[in-house]
Amino acid sequence: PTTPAALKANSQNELVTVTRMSDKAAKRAKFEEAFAKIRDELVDHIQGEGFPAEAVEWYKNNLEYNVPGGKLNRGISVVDSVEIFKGRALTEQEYFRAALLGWCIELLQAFFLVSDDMMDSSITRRGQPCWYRLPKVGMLAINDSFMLEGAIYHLIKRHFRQEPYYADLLDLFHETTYQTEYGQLVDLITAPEDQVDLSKFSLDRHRLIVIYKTAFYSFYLPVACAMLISGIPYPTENPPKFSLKGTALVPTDGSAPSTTTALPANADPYTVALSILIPLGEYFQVQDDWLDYSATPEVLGKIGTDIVDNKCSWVINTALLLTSSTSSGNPFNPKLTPARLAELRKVLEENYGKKDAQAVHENRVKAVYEELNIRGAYEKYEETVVGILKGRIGSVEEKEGGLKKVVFESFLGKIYKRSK
Ligand code: GPP
Ligand code: MG
Ligand code: MG
Ligand code: MG
Repeated sequence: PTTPAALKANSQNELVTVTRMSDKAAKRAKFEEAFAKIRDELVDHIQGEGFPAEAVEWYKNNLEYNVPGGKLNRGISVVDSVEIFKGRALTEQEYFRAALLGWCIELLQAFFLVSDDMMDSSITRRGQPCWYRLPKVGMLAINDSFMLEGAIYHLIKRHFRQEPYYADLLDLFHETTYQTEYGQLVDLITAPEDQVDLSKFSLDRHRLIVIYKTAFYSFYLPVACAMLISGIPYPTENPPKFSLKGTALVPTDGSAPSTTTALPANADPYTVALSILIPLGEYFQVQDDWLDYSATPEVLGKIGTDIVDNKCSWVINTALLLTSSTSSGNPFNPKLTPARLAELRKVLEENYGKKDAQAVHENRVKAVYEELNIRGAYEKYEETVVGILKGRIGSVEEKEGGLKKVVFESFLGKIYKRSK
């Protein structure tokens, strides 16, 4: 059920549509309406350039098949965050500009997913065949993914060219894309086909991969976009930097998690945002890895490929930790003897990263995960990391015209205990 948009006067006494909708479905529907406009703008442009109907139709299908079908968390977060920063409902024009940047992030995501599915040999995405799997598409999907990326800069130019922060906005998208590509590189070279070597894996390597391949574009980018268009000045002289060193919330060496919630002292708001959103994104990708193994394709909309693809996922790394010869047993299934743990380790070594028609190897790995009770380890990880994140969010200093805790809380609320 959609709530009818209410009309309200803002400080300049113009009538504005109240977009602060509590109803999730209505919020999504409004955001999707903006997509229809943006899609038409892109399609009209290529048509206006005089391209043949066949090309126009192809591009339209590319956009419709690959951009709007996901959870839209990243895109909608831009709108939500701008509303929070401004502390009031948005005018139609403000709404559209925030939504346009939200859709730019969804376009970036579509660019990544179309190409990631080719690199990961995936089968389905969002409940439909991966784009490259359509017989008429195939390798053309490479160019289609480039066009999804190109659309971002075309749209930003048309809508933000006049703004003083135009260069910062471009830089943000470029930098974030580059970071994601670094992460994808390490994801891929840590998982070579036909050359399984589990000694390459570690939770530290995993952390590096997921922060770069997921956290920057999925969590920092939406909030940084919202901050820019809400007038929170970008620290151009001293741009925010994230360093992996010493930033792990849950140490990967087995030591107890630190209870410190300290944020960087005297940091600019973009650095504070990074220090919360990067660990939040790390947690999100741990969930993605967990769901790759544990969720059904019907719920997830995609078939998990991490085990056969030899991926350095959180699940295999946790299994390796629990079965390592130096581990002092498995607290998540204390019945397992050291001898049994050694056997399970061997099963992992012999079956991980191997593809066969009946999924025999994959099922053996899954049976080890079951026996180890990785679910128990995952639940403990989730409670630990969420507790620390809440503490860190709690210590954000709210300032007039600056950051607000609820931006981070709403992100956390959207992903906590997610099942898809
Ligand atoms: C998620 O990895 C990361 C991405 C989709 C970024 C890809 C980056 C590129 C530069 C192409 P994943 O493979 O675990 O995602 P999924 O499980 O959705 O396939
Ligand atoms: Mg993938
Ligand atoms: Mg991948
Ligand atoms: Mg995955």
